[in-house]
Amino acid sequence: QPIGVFDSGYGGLTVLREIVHKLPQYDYIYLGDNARTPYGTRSFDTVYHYTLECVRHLFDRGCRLVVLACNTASAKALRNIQQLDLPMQAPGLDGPSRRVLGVIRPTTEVIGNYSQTGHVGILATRGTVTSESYVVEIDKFFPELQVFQEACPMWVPLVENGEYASSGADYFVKQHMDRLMAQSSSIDTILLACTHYPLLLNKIRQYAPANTTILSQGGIVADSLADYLNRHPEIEAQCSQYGHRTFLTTDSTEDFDRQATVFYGEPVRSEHLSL
Ligand code: DGN
Repeated sequence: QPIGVFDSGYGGLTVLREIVHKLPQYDYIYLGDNARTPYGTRSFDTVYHYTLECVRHLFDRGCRLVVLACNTASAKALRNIQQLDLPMQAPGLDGPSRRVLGVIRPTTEVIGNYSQTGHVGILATRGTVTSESYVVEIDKFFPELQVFQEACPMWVPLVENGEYASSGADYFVKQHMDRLMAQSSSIDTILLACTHYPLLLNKIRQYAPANTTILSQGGIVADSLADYLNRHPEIEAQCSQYGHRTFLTTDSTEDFDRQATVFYGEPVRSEHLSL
């Protein structure tokens, strides 16, 4: 069975790109819910229901393992799906035979290893910031860390409109970097806690103090998935290994294929999915 990778739109392709780079042998189905994106501004309930519907679709296609490659969905839907819905997916089996993983846990498990000052910054959508998921999760692994968050609502539209390298983007990148650093000048590690932000990395670096460590999630999530598959040979054995890639979008395939080149780094041909 393929490994499912879900995002509200194109952004999770930056995560899939790193996963495929690290683990090219497996089959993957990517599902982008472009028709209902952005999730970042929607309520907990709405994000939960949208995400659940997409995860169920990936299960119906045979996936045993689904990665929520979206911070907003991981923040607002993952816990409910793991606790309420997954047990019902596997009646009569010992333990759930289907798993859903997110992007928050893998990054919060390691973020403290990068910081000398103990002050870390989180850049994310408003939905992720207000969920406080990063603050709560980091506290479990690194209670001594001080976490400073900044919501950057303009950054996703900038990236999706192809403005990530333009001079117009500088204004909004600088604005949010200044606001983050105004919370603590001791921040030495910044996590890009949104799938789109790696495309703004050069500009973010430009407006971050020198020697700041800036972490993108894709590589961290890929390492964590590899580790997960090593620790769960019963799941790994169910993941097919033909190197197939399938891309599904709930909106226009033309738009998806055009944007995918930017986020995934190579051309793709997507299929339309009606939910
Ligand atoms: N993929 C979302 C995230 O990582 O937060 C960003 C896109 C969105 O839904 N706003």
